[in-house]
Amino acid sequence: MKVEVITLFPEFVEQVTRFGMPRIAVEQGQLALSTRNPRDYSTNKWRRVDARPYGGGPGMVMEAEPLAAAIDAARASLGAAKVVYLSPQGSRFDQRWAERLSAEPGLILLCGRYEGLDERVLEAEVDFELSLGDFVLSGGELAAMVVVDAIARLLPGVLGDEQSAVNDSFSAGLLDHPHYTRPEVWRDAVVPDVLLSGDHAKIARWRRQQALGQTWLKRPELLDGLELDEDSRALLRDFIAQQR
Ligand code: 9WO
Repeated sequence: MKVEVITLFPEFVEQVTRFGMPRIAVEQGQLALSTRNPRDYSTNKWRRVDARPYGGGPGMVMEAEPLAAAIDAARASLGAAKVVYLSPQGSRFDQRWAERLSAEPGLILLCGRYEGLDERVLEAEVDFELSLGDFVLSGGELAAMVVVDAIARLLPGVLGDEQSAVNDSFSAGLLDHPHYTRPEVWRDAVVPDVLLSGDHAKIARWRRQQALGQTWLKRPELLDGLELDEDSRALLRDFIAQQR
């Protein structure tokens, strides 16, 4: 997958491919990340890309033309690509969005600064406006880097087979089960017996039950959106009974 990030801070965004899954995805040729600076498309000699808001008020607004020119150039370089604008006004980005976007051949991630973009660029050029949550950052770059990270680990061949199961918990809409490693006893706290049993079917069932149970405890609203089969409902009923 090819991703172009349109940003006034290209060196900042490029850091996302220095570590972790995005780095591996680039090394394996599954991800190509490039940046494009709207300043390079400014037509004035001071390379300005912002101006004061019509109607008055504080701050500055990113001008339409340099952004549109940068987007056009990114489109020309990527071929078919959706344009995503990261802003607090967007639809909530979640694992389903990560899965959906990871299946695109190309993506253009648009990062705003100042008070945001001229609304006419959104209307003319943006396919999806996405938000990580209800908070304001100093710009869209960190959000774009989060999106790149979430997508990179879903690209085919980036995670080993062993790890693909980890996705399954969240893509099934559940939280992850708890994890333990050595030592078997740490500050008097022990590892659940089942994990030491060597019975892999039993371990898988325990983990599924824990995923259901932890979701019920910590994020019960996530269960409302799920159609649990009878087996899962029984596992959860057992978990809840054990809590009393
Ligand atoms: C600035 C501002 C100042 C006074 C009152 C309200 C205000 N809102 C903003 C604002 O939203 N600035 C944005 C900064 C403009 C677009 C890029 N910026 C941004 C993106 N901040 N936070 C995000 C973001 C993106 C995705 N998920 C969460 C937050």
